[in-house]
Amino acid sequence: MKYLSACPPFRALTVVLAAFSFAIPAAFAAAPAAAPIVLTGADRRPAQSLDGEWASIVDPYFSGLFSFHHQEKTNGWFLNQKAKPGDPFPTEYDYSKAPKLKVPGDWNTQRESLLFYEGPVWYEHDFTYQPKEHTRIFLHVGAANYRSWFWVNGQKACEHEGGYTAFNCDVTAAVHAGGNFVVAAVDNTRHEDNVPTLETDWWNYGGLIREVSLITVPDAFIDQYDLHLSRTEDNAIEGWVHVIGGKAGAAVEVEIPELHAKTAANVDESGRAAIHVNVQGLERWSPDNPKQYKVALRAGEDSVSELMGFRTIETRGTQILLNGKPIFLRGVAIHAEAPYRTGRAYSDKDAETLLGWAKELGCNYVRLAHYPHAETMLRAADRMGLLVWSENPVYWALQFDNPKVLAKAEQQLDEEIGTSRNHAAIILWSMANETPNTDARTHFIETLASRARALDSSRLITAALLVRAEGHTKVVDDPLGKALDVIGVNEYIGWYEGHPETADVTEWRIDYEKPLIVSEFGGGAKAGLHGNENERWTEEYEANIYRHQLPMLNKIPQLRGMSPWVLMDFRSPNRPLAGIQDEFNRKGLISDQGQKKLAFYVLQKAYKERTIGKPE
Ligand code: GCB
Repeated sequence: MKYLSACPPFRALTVVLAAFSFAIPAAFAAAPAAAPIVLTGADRRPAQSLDGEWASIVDPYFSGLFSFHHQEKTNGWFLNQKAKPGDPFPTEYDYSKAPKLKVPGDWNTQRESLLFYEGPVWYEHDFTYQPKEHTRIFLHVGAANYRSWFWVNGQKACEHEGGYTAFNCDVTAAVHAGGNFVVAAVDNTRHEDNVPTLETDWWNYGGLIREVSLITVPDAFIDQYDLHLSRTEDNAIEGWVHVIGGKAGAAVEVEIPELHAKTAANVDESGRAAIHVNVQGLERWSPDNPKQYKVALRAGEDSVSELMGFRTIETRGTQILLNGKPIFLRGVAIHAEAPYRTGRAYSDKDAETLLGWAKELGCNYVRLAHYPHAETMLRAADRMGLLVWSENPVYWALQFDNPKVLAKAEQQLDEEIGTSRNHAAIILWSMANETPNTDARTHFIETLASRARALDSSRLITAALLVRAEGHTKVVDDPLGKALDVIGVNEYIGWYEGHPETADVTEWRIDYEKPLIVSEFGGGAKAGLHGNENERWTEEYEANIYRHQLPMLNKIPQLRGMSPWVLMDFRSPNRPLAGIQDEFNRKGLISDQGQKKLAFYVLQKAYKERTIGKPE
C-alpha cells in the first residue's frame, strides 16, 4: 500500500476514480496490511503446504497493479476475476488459462523466455482450508526475490522487501472454510537503493524461490526463541522465549526430555520469558559430533517441537574457540545455486548434495554467501556437522549514506537472525561483503554489527573486507575491523592480480589482534579444459593457484580459517566469455554439473592431511 500511494500512476488513478465516482475496490481502500512477522523454526510448525504448480502471468509493465486505462485493471489482478458475458470491459487476464510455474523455484530456469527476465510476475494458487477456532493463520513464505505482494481471496495480506529471508503474513481474516485462492506479485527489478544494489556477481533469480505454506498457531503463540549454551556457567542453557498475543505473567515451559531437563518461566510485559535450564551430561554439538536434542517449547495452547544442538563459540585473542577449544575452520564458500540443474537451491536434496561435497572436501565449515540461505541448508548443516558463516546481502557499494537503505539492511538482518537463531551450525553473522572503505560505509556496517550483537550476543560478528597492497605486502587495516570479532578478507592473488607464484613472495600485515578468516580466494577454470598450468581457464591453472595460496596462507600467524571461492560454478550475467564462462562464474571447485576439477583434490589433500591451519 505504501508503494501504491507513492506511485504516480496510482495517484492519477485515484483522481480518475474520484472524477467518475467509481467505487474504489476494497483491496485498495483497506488499511495497509500488517507487516509480516518473523518465526523461529517455522519448519517445525504443522503446516499445509502450498507448494506445487501456480498459475503465472508475466507483467513487465506491472499493469495488474498500476494501469488505469481499463476499469477491470484498476481492480487489480489480485482479484482473480473471470470475464462475465456482457462485461463492457472483458478481463484481459485469466489465471485458469495461464501457464504454470513450480513453487518453490525461480522463474528463470523454468521457462527459457524468462532466463534473463527482470520485472513483475503474478502467481495464483487455489487451496482448500478448514480454519479452526481460536487460531491464527499465517501465510509462510520461505523467500520471494526481491519484492512481493500477497492477497488471499482478493484481500491484501502483506508486502515484503528482501529476496532471501522468510516472512509470515497474517491471513486469519482473509481465509475461509472451503475453497480459497492466493495471489502473489513478485518483482525482481533491481534498484540502486535496494539491498543488494544494482550489481551483484550472481543471477537475479526471481520468484517464489522457497517454500510457501499456511501455518496455524493458537491465538497466543511463540514467535521467536533463543536457547544456547552459557559461556559463563557450566551445564546451563540460557536464552528466552517470546510470545505474541499472551498476557504478561503467562507461563512458558522448556523441556529437553533426553536430559531430564525442564524449566518454567513467565513472560514479561513485552512477551518475553527469560530461560535458564540446568543440564547434566549434555553432549556438545560439534562437527565431530553433531548431537541434537529434542526440545519442547510450550506456552499455553502453543507448543513447538524443536531439534537443536548446543555449543559455545567465542574468541580469545586471535583464536576461535568452539566449546572452549581452539578450532581451525577448513571451509569453502557456497552460493545457493542448485547442483546439476542450476537455478536457486531450495530442497533438502540440494542442501545435502552441496554440503555433502563440502564434507568430501574435508570441511568443517562453510561460508553461505552472499545472502541468507534456505532453512533446508541450515538444517542439513546442523545434521551434518558443518559450522556456518551466514551473510546479510550487504554486497559491494550500496547507498551507504541513505537511511532507507540502512533500514532495509536492518530489516533483512532482523529476519535472518530471528529466523535462524535456532541453528547450532551458525557461528558467524556476516554483516557485509567487499565494501568500499568510506566513513559512510563504516558507520552503516558498525550500526548493523551493534544491532546483530543486541539481537544475538551468543555468536561472532564478521564481514569480508577488501585488503590493500603495499608492494608485496597485503595490509589489513580497514577501520571496519574494529567492529568485528573475526576479520574476513577476500583476495585473488593469481587471478585478478599477479600470477599464482605471486603468492610465494606475498607477506601479510594484519593490524588487528583478532582471528582472521580468508573468506575468498581462487580462480576460474572450465571443467574438462586441460593444458599448461600457466594457461588461464584450465583446471591446471586453477589448481596451481591453490598450490601457491595454501603455503602463503599458512604463514599468517592468526589465520583461523578459510573459505575459498567457490564450491560450485554458479550463474552470473557478469561472466559472458563465450565457450568458457557462458554466463557462469567458473571459480567452482566443482562444475555446475558436478564434475570435480583438479583444484578440488589439491584442497581436499590439504584439508584431509591437515597441512593447512594449526592443529586443533
Ligand atoms: C568477489 C566477490 C564474489 C565474486 C568473486 C569473483 O570478490 O565477493 O561475489 O563472485 O569475487 O569471482 O570475482
